Amino acid sequence: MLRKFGAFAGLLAAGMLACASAAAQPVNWQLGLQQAADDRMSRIIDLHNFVLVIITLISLFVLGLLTWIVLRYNAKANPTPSATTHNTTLEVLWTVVPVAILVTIAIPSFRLLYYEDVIPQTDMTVKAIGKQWFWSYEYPDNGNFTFDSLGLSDRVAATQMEPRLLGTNNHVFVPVNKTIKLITTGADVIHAWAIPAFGVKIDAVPGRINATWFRATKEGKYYGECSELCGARHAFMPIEVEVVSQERFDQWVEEAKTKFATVGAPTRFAAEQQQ
Ligand SMILES: [Cu+2]
Repeated sequence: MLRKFGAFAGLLAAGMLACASAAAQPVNWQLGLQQAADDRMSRIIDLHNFVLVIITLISLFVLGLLTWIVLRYNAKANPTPSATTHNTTLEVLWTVVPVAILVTIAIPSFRLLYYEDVIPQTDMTVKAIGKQWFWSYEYPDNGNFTFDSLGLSDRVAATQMEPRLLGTNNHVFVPVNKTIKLITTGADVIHAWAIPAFGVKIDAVPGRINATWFRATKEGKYYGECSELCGARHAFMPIEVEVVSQERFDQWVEEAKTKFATVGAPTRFAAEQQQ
Protein backbone atom coordinates (compact mmCIF):
# COMPACT_ATOMS: atom_id res chain seq x y z
CA MET A 1 0.00 0.00 0.00
CA LEU A 2 2.77 2.34 1.07
CA ARG A 3 4.69 1.50 -2.08
CA LYS A 4 1.59 2.24 -4.17
CA PHE A 5 1.19 5.58 -2.44
CA GLY A 6 4.89 6.32 -3.02
CA ALA A 7 4.50 5.55 -6.73
CA PHE A 8 1.45 7.79 -6.88
CA ALA A 9 3.27 10.64 -5.09
CA GLY A 10 6.21 10.18 -7.46
CA LEU A 11 3.89 10.34 -10.44
CA LEU A 12 2.25 13.46 -9.02
CA ALA A 13 5.65 15.09 -8.44
CA ALA A 14 6.74 14.17 -11.96
CA GLY A 15 3.53 15.68 -13.28
CA MET A 16 4.12 18.87 -11.34
CA LEU A 17 7.70 18.94 -12.55
CA ALA A 18 6.50 18.45 -16.12
CA CYS A 19 4.11 21.36 -15.63
CA ALA A 20 6.85 23.49 -14.10
CA SER A 21 9.16 22.81 -17.03
CA ALA A 22 6.36 23.76 -19.42
CA ALA A 23 7.27 27.41 -19.53
CA ALA A 24 4.42 28.54 -21.72
CA GLN A 25 1.16 26.99 -22.72
CA PRO A 26 -2.50 27.99 -22.47
CA VAL A 27 -3.99 27.64 -18.97
CA ASN A 28 -7.57 27.36 -17.78
CA TRP A 29 -9.27 30.71 -17.20
CA GLN A 30 -6.35 32.49 -18.81
CA LEU A 31 -6.70 36.23 -19.21
CA GLY A 32 -4.46 38.12 -21.59
CA LEU A 33 -1.59 36.74 -23.61
CA GLN A 34 0.82 33.94 -22.74
CA GLN A 35 3.89 34.89 -20.74
CA ALA A 36 6.72 36.12 -22.95
CA ALA A 37 9.88 34.05 -23.33
CA ASP A 38 11.40 36.36 -25.89
CA ASP A 39 12.06 40.08 -26.17
CA ARG A 40 9.82 40.54 -29.18
CA MET A 41 6.88 38.98 -27.32
CA SER A 42 7.54 41.35 -24.37
CA ARG A 43 7.30 44.24 -26.82
CA ILE A 44 4.09 42.84 -28.33
CA ILE A 45 2.58 42.54 -24.83
CA ASP A 46 3.65 46.14 -24.00
CA LEU A 47 1.99 47.47 -27.17
CA HIS A 48 -1.10 45.37 -26.49
CA ASN A 49 -1.40 46.79 -22.95
CA PHE A 50 -0.81 50.34 -24.19
CA VAL A 51 -3.55 50.07 -26.85
CA LEU A 52 -5.85 48.36 -24.34
CA VAL A 53 -5.66 51.42 -22.04
CA ILE A 54 -6.42 53.77 -24.96
CA ILE A 55 -9.40 51.78 -26.27
CA THR A 56 -10.79 51.38 -22.74
CA LEU A 57 -10.65 55.16 -22.17
CA ILE A 58 -12.25 55.82 -25.58
CA SER A 59 -15.02 53.27 -24.94
CA LEU A 60 -15.75 54.76 -21.49
CA PHE A 61 -15.77 58.29 -22.97
CA VAL A 62 -18.23 57.29 -25.75
CA LEU A 63 -20.39 55.37 -23.25
CA GLY A 64 -20.47 58.49 -21.01
CA LEU A 65 -21.44 60.74 -23.94
CA LEU A 66 -24.20 58.34 -25.03
CA THR A 67 -25.59 58.07 -21.50
CA TRP A 68 -25.54 61.85 -21.11
CA ILE A 69 -27.32 62.39 -24.45
CA VAL A 70 -29.96 59.73 -23.78
CA LEU A 71 -30.76 61.14 -20.34
CA ARG A 72 -30.38 64.86 -20.95
CA TYR A 73 -31.64 65.23 -24.53
CA ASN A 74 -34.54 62.81 -24.84
CA ALA A 75 -37.90 64.26 -26.02
CA LYS A 76 -39.29 64.40 -22.49
CA ALA A 77 -36.30 66.10 -20.83
CA ASN A 78 -35.59 68.44 -23.73
CA PRO A 79 -38.88 69.27 -25.56
CA THR A 80 -37.42 72.12 -27.70
CA PRO A 81 -34.18 70.89 -29.30
CA SER A 82 -31.35 73.26 -30.28
CA ALA A 83 -31.19 74.18 -34.00
CA THR A 84 -27.38 74.66 -33.99
CA THR A 85 -25.78 73.05 -37.09
CA HIS A 86 -22.11 74.09 -36.96
CA ASN A 87 -19.53 74.59 -34.26
CA THR A 88 -16.03 75.22 -35.62
CA THR A 89 -14.17 74.60 -32.35
CA LEU A 90 -15.97 71.30 -31.82
CA GLU A 91 -15.38 70.18 -35.43
CA VAL A 92 -11.66 70.94 -35.25
CA LEU A 93 -11.43 69.12 -31.92
CA TRP A 94 -13.23 65.98 -33.06
CA THR A 95 -10.89 65.79 -36.06
CA VAL A 96 -7.59 66.67 -34.38
CA VAL A 97 -8.01 64.58 -31.22
CA PRO A 98 -8.67 61.24 -33.05
CA VAL A 99 -5.77 61.96 -35.43
CA ALA A 100 -3.48 62.60 -32.45
CA ILE A 101 -4.65 59.33 -30.85
CA LEU A 102 -4.01 57.36 -34.06
CA VAL A 103 -0.51 58.85 -34.44
CA THR A 104 0.22 57.98 -30.79
CA ILE A 105 -0.69 54.34 -31.58
CA ALA A 106 0.98 54.25 -35.01
CA ILE A 107 4.47 55.29 -33.86
CA PRO A 108 5.12 52.38 -31.41
CA SER A 109 3.18 50.04 -33.71
CA PHE A 110 5.40 50.70 -36.74
CA ARG A 111 8.52 50.62 -34.57
CA LEU A 112 7.56 47.11 -33.41
CA LEU A 113 6.63 45.99 -36.92
CA TYR A 114 10.06 46.90 -38.28
CA TYR A 115 11.82 45.44 -35.24
CA GLU A 116 10.11 42.10 -35.96
CA ASP A 117 10.63 42.30 -39.69
CA VAL A 118 14.38 42.95 -39.85
CA ILE A 119 16.24 39.71 -39.16
CA PRO A 120 19.34 40.46 -37.04
CA GLN A 121 22.62 38.51 -37.09
CA THR A 122 21.48 34.95 -36.33
CA ASP A 123 23.34 32.08 -34.66
CA MET A 124 21.67 29.18 -36.44
CA THR A 125 18.82 28.24 -38.75
CA VAL A 126 15.85 25.94 -38.31
CA LYS A 127 13.66 25.10 -41.27
CA ALA A 128 10.03 24.14 -40.65
CA ILE A 129 8.04 22.48 -43.42
CA GLY A 130 4.27 22.34 -43.00
CA LYS A 131 2.67 19.14 -44.24
CA GLN A 132 -0.87 17.76 -44.08
CA TRP A 133 -0.86 17.26 -41.07
CA PHE A 134 2.45 17.44 -39.24
CA TRP A 135 5.67 19.42 -39.32
CA SER A 136 9.06 18.39 -40.67
CA TYR A 137 12.20 20.13 -39.49
CA GLU A 138 15.68 20.56 -40.90
CA TYR A 139 18.81 21.81 -39.13
CA PRO A 140 21.07 22.97 -41.99
CA ASP A 141 23.75 24.45 -39.67
CA ASN A 142 23.98 21.44 -37.37
CA GLY A 143 24.58 18.45 -39.60
CA ASN A 144 21.61 18.96 -41.92
CA PHE A 145 19.48 16.24 -40.36
CA THR A 146 15.72 16.16 -40.76
CA PHE A 147 12.85 14.72 -38.75
CA ASP A 148 9.05 14.69 -38.60
CA SER A 149 7.16 16.01 -35.62
CA LEU A 150 3.71 14.53 -35.15
CA GLY A 151 1.01 15.34 -32.63
CA LEU A 152 0.32 12.78 -29.88
CA SER A 153 -2.88 10.86 -29.32
CA ASP A 154 -4.71 11.78 -26.11
CA ARG A 155 -3.61 8.52 -24.47
CA VAL A 156 0.07 8.94 -25.31
CA ALA A 157 -0.02 12.63 -24.32
CA ALA A 158 -1.45 11.67 -20.92
CA THR A 159 1.25 9.05 -20.29
CA GLN A 160 4.03 11.41 -21.38
CA MET A 161 2.69 14.30 -19.26
CA GLU A 162 2.29 16.41 -22.36
CA PRO A 163 -0.63 18.82 -22.77
CA ARG A 164 -3.46 17.46 -24.94
CA LEU A 165 -3.23 18.44 -28.64
CA LEU A 166 0.00 20.40 -28.00
CA GLY A 167 2.64 17.74 -27.35
CA THR A 168 4.64 16.16 -30.19
CA ASN A 169 6.69 12.98 -30.60
CA ASN A 170 9.89 14.76 -31.76
CA HIS A 171 10.49 18.17 -30.21
CA VAL A 172 12.26 21.10 -31.82
CA PHE A 173 15.38 21.90 -29.77
CA VAL A 174 16.98 25.35 -29.72
CA PRO A 175 19.67 26.79 -27.45
CA VAL A 176 18.72 29.51 -24.97
CA ASN A 177 19.75 33.14 -25.62
CA LYS A 178 20.69 32.41 -29.21
CA THR A 179 19.11 34.17 -32.16
CA ILE A 180 17.39 31.58 -34.31
CA LYS A 181 16.53 32.16 -37.93
CA LEU A 182 13.35 30.30 -38.73
CA ILE A 183 12.56 29.58 -42.35
CA THR A 184 9.25 28.06 -43.34
CA THR A 185 7.68 26.51 -46.38
CA GLY A 186 4.68 24.34 -47.15
CA ALA A 187 4.78 20.96 -48.87
CA ASP A 188 1.13 20.88 -49.95
CA VAL A 189 -1.08 23.74 -48.73
CA ILE A 190 -0.50 26.90 -46.67
CA HIS A 191 0.24 26.24 -42.98
CA ALA A 192 1.54 28.67 -40.36
CA TRP A 193 4.20 28.11 -37.70
CA ALA A 194 3.39 29.87 -34.45
CA ILE A 195 4.67 29.92 -30.87
CA PRO A 196 2.80 32.56 -28.85
CA ALA A 197 5.49 32.86 -26.15
CA PHE A 198 8.08 33.87 -28.80
CA GLY A 199 5.71 36.25 -30.60
CA VAL A 200 6.23 34.25 -33.80
CA LYS A 201 3.54 33.51 -36.35
CA ILE A 202 4.59 33.00 -39.94
CA ASP A 203 2.93 31.40 -42.94
CA ALA A 204 4.45 28.29 -44.50
CA VAL A 205 3.59 28.67 -48.19
CA PRO A 206 4.22 26.00 -50.87
CA GLY A 207 6.78 27.13 -53.44
CA ARG A 208 8.29 29.92 -51.37
CA ILE A 209 10.44 30.46 -48.30
CA ASN A 210 9.40 32.78 -45.49
CA ALA A 211 11.87 33.83 -42.84
CA THR A 212 11.63 35.23 -39.35
CA TRP A 213 13.59 35.04 -36.12
CA PHE A 214 13.31 34.61 -32.38
CA ARG A 215 15.57 34.57 -29.36
CA ALA A 216 14.20 32.57 -26.44
CA THR A 217 15.52 33.86 -23.13
CA LYS A 218 14.09 31.22 -20.80
CA GLU A 219 14.66 27.48 -20.82
CA GLY A 220 11.58 25.27 -20.95
CA LYS A 221 8.96 23.80 -23.22
CA TYR A 222 6.91 26.03 -25.43
CA TYR A 223 3.81 25.07 -27.35
CA GLY A 224 2.10 26.34 -30.47
CA GLU A 225 -0.15 25.15 -33.25
CA CYS A 226 -0.48 25.39 -37.00
CA SER A 227 -2.25 28.74 -37.36
CA GLU A 228 -3.54 28.59 -40.91
CA LEU A 229 -6.63 26.53 -41.66
CA CYS A 230 -5.02 23.76 -43.72
CA GLY A 231 -7.50 20.92 -43.90
CA ALA A 232 -9.29 18.21 -41.95
CA ARG A 233 -6.58 17.62 -39.34
CA HIS A 234 -5.46 21.23 -39.00
CA ALA A 235 -6.11 21.10 -35.26
CA PHE A 236 -3.77 18.10 -34.87
CA MET A 237 -0.41 19.47 -36.00
CA PRO A 238 1.03 21.07 -32.86
CA ILE A 239 4.48 22.58 -32.41
CA GLU A 240 6.63 21.86 -29.37
CA VAL A 241 9.90 23.70 -28.83
CA GLU A 242 12.37 22.88 -26.08
CA VAL A 243 14.66 25.73 -25.17
CA VAL A 244 17.75 24.24 -23.53
CA SER A 245 21.30 25.18 -22.55
CA GLN A 246 23.96 25.20 -25.27
CA GLU A 247 25.55 22.01 -23.79
CA ARG A 248 22.25 20.13 -23.81
CA PHE A 249 21.57 21.36 -27.34
CA ASP A 250 24.98 20.13 -28.58
CA GLN A 251 24.31 16.77 -26.95
CA TRP A 252 20.88 16.57 -28.63
CA VAL A 253 22.43 17.45 -32.01
CA GLU A 254 24.88 14.54 -31.67
CA GLU A 255 22.01 12.16 -30.87
CA ALA A 256 19.87 13.59 -33.66
CA LYS A 257 22.61 13.14 -36.28
CA THR A 258 22.59 9.38 -35.71
CA LYS A 259 18.88 9.03 -34.99
CA PHE A 260 17.49 11.03 -37.93
CA ALA A 261 18.08 11.01 -41.69
CA THR A 262 20.25 13.55 -43.49
CA VAL A 263 18.56 15.92 -45.92
CA GLY A 264 18.96 14.62 -49.48
CA ALA A 265 20.46 11.28 -48.40
CA PRO A 266 19.32 8.37 -50.57
CA THR A 267 16.65 6.21 -48.99
CA ARG A 268 18.10 3.06 -47.44
CA PHE A 269 15.95 -0.01 -47.35
CA ALA A 270 16.02 -2.50 -44.53
CA ALA A 271 17.61 -5.22 -46.71
CA GLU A 272 20.36 -2.82 -47.73
CA GLN A 273 21.13 -1.91 -44.11
CA GLN A 274 21.61 -5.54 -43.18
CA GLN A 275 24.39 -6.05 -45.73
CU1 LIG B 1 -1.41 23.23 -41.04
